[in-house]
Amino acid sequence: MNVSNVSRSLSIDADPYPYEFVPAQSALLIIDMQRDFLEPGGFGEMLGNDVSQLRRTIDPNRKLLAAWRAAGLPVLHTREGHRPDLSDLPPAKKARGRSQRTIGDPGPMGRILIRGEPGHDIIPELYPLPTEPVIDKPGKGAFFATDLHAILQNYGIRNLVVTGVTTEVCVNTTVREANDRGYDCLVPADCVGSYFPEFQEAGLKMIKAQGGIFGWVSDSSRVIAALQQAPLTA
Ligand code: C5J
Repeated sequence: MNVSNVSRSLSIDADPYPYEFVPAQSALLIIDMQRDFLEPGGFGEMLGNDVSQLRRTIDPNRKLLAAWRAAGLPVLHTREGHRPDLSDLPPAKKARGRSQRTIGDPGPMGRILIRGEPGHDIIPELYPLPTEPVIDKPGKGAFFATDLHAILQNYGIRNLVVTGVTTEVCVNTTVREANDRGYDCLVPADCVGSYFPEFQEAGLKMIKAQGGIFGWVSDSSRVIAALQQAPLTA
């Protein structure tokens, strides 16, 4: 995208009203598209979840990521996980769920949610380029105990398009954190997923309710169309 394009304000049809953004001040933030959450045979499926509910987001994310990269705008990825020595894992998080195997234990794709293990890594379809920051986060929100806010400030970012999994957990927590830090967030509904259809619906409603209390909801085709808007060359 050339310089005159990136400094113009663009509009995307969204709920509860059109989302205005300046491409030069916008980043794509892809949350936790990790093998353990999305792949058959991973930790998510081991817990009894239907990974197809998340896998339907892969193709829309792939197309959005390609358009975003083609526009020359920043992309950041996150991964939920912990240090191998578990020093950043709160005991309460380790114990939660009372399942036989929890974070740090051997899982189907290496130690569960441990950095460096195969299951912790991002799925190949959306693999980060070497130039794209990967934020390793110990919590649900991407701003907690990470340098995400500092990186976004250094890039001059004010608008975030937030995608990934899961809608009601890490995506919602991150959008709420971003909102409190002054970012305007747009969530493309087809690029976020939940294991639970009812939480997908509620998670999106909570973002856009009350005049967009946390942000806006749209879909990837509208974001891509805005990025490719013809008048950008005027
Ligand atoms: C969860 C996430 N669901 N990425 N993590 O534990 O939403």
